[in-house]
Amino acid sequence: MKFISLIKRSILIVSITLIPNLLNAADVTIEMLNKLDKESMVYSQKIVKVNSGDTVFWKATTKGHNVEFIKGGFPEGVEKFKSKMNKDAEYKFTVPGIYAYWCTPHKSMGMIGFVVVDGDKSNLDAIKALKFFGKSKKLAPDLINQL
Ligand SMILES: [Cu+2]
Repeated sequence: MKFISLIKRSILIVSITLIPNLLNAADVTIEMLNKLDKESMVYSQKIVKVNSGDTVFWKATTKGHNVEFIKGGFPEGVEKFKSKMNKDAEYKFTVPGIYAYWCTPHKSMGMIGFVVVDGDKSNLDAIKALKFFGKSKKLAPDLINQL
């Protein structure tokens, strides 16, 4: 009997310690990929919409990618962000607005993405004014229209 109650208590303690970790887990996961259907060098989701306080997790499913916020492509007061190559990355969004990012080595190959926080599009003009390169330049206007 005593042993059972010990097990019960252990389960309770484990649950209490694990639940906050689960709550802190990434709210959105985006994979960084060499290939997705007919596209190459892509984020599995090009646009995600989150709430402030949410964490986006970029999984390095295939190597050779990263996440770099584009200069001028995120709300004022936000620090620049550039993740390490080949590594999973995560970022907790706390300031509302649009965030534009690209993969540093593939920024001209269409590997771009956007995060909209709290549905706030007050920096849309700045996003529209961003300079994209190569294939990304072709993709960006359509994506920006979908924000
Ligand atoms: Cu890449």
